Amino acid sequence: MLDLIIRNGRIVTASEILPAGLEIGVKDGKIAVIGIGLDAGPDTEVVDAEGAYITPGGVDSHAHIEQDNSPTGDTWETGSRSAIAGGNTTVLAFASQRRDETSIKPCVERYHAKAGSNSYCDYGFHVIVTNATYAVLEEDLPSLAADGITSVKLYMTYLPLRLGDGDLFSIMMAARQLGVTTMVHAENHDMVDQIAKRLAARGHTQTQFHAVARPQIAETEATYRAISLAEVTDAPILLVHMSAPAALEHVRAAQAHLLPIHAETCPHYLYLTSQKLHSHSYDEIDGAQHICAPPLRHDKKDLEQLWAELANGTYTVVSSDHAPSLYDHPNGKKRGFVVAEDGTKTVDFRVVPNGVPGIETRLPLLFNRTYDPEVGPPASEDAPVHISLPRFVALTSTNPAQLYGLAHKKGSLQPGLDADIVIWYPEATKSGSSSTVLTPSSSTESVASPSPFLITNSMLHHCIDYTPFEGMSVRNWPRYVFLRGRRVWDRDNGGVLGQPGDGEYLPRTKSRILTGQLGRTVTGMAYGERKAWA
Ligand code: DUC
Ligand code: ZN
Repeated sequence: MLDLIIRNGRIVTASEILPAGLEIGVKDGKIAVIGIGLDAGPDTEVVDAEGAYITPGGVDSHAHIEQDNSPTGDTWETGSRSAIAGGNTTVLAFASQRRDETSIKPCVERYHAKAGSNSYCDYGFHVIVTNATYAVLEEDLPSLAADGITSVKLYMTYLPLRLGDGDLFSIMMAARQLGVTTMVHAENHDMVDQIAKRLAARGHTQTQFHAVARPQIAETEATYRAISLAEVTDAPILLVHMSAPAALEHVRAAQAHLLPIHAETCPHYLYLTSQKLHSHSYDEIDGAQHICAPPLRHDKKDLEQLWAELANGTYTVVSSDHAPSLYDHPNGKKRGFVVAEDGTKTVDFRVVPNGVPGIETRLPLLFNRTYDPEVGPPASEDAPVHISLPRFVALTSTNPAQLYGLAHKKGSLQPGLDADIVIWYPEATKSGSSSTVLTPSSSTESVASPSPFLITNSMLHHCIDYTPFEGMSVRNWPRYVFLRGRRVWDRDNGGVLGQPGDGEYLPRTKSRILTGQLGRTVTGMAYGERKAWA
C-alpha cells in the first residue's frame, strides 16, 4: 500500500514535461511508481496538485551555513528551514579548513557537529582547502572521498583562503584521481587588491566602489587560468558564481574542446545590477546589503547574457551562494563602518563581509523566467530570455545531484529515488504570455499571472534582517514540499511542518562529469606527453 499519492499535476524532469494524468506513488520515503489511476489505501495520503507543475526537490549545491568566518549568518537550523520553505530538500554547504590546520579531517568533524541534529533538509559538505599539505593531498582527500565527500572548493582570492597556482595544480591532480570535483572561486586577487588600494588612496571606499574594485576582467583572467590548470591536470572543475560574460566565453570555448569545465551562477547575478551597491548617502552603508564577490555587474545587458548562457547550456548549475550576514550588526554588514580615533565614522567597503542571503528565493526567482516547451517562450522582439521548465529542473536539481555524486538518491522524479517533491501553485500552463517578468530594477513588466508573489524579508525563514530581492514579484512559489515522502512545507497551512533533525547527512559517490570528458590531449602537447609527468 502506498504512503502517498500525488494526483493531477504536471511532472517535470530534466528532459521533458510528462503527460498530464501521471501520478506519483510514494512508499517508505522513495518514489515507488509513476503511473495512472494509482490505488489509495485507507492510510494513503492523497494530494491533489490541481494541475500545477511538480518538480524534484531543489538541490542547492552552494550555501555557506554556520561557517567560522560568518558570525552573524544563519545557523544550520535557520538556514535549512529557509531552504525547505523555498523548495530545497538538499543543501551542500562547506566545511572550511583553517590555514594553520595541516589536515582537513578536523574541520569536517567540526562542521558535522554543527549540522548534526539541526537540519530540516538533507545535507552534505564540500571541503574548502586552504592548506594543501602532503597529508591533505595523499591521505585526507582519498579517505574523505571514500567516506562520501567528493568535492573540494578552492579560492583564487581572499587573503585567508586564497591558493597559488601551484596548490591549485596539486589539488586538481589529486582530485582527478579520486573522482572529486574541484569548485573554483575565480577572481584575480592581486588585480582586485591593487585597484582597491588605489581607490582607497583617493578616498573611494563607499559601498558602490566594491564593484569597481572587482571588475569583470579579474574574473575573466582567473577563469581562463583555472581552466588552463584544469586542462593541463585533466581535472573536471566547476567555476562557481560566474557573473562575467567574457569569462563565460572561456568556459564555452573549453566546453567546445570537450574539456570537463562546468559553470554555476546565482539569482543575484541574474536579476540585480551594481546600482544596488549605492548607499542612500555618502556616509551610509545600506548598499553593503548587496556586497558579494564577484560583485553585481553594471549593465543589464550583461545580466541578459547570463540568462542566454543558462538557456544555451553553458551553465550546469544555478545555486544560491547563500552567504548571509546580518545587516544591522557591528559584525555583520555594518562592520564596514570604520570609526577613527577622533570618533569620525567612515565607510570602507573592503571590510564588509561578502555575500547575500538567497537560499529561499533561488527556486522562485529562476522559475519566474521559465516556459512550457510545448508552448514556447513568451514571444516579443525584445523579450528577455526565458529557460524551459526542464532546463530549470536540470539547473536546480538534476545537474547538481549528478555532478556531486547524489544521482542515486536525489535530483529527479523517478522510481527508486528519494521522494523529494515540490508542488507549485497552479498557473496558466497553456499560455506562454501569462508570466510575470522581473527586471533588475525590480519593476514588474507584464503581470498576467493570477498570483504573483511579492518577496519581502518578513515572509522568509532565514535569521537575516534583509533580502537583496525585497519588493520583487515572482509568478509562483513552492506550495508543498515533501522530503523523503513527508510533507515539510505547506505554504497555506502551517508553513514549515518539518523539524530540525529531519535532515540526513548524505555521503556521496564519485562526481559525474556532465560536459566534456577526461583524457583530452592538452592543447599544444603531443599525444601522450602528459604521461611523462602525470
Ligand atoms: N562570495 C564568496 O566568495 N563567498 C561567499 C559570498 C560571496 O559573495
Ligand atoms: Zn560561496
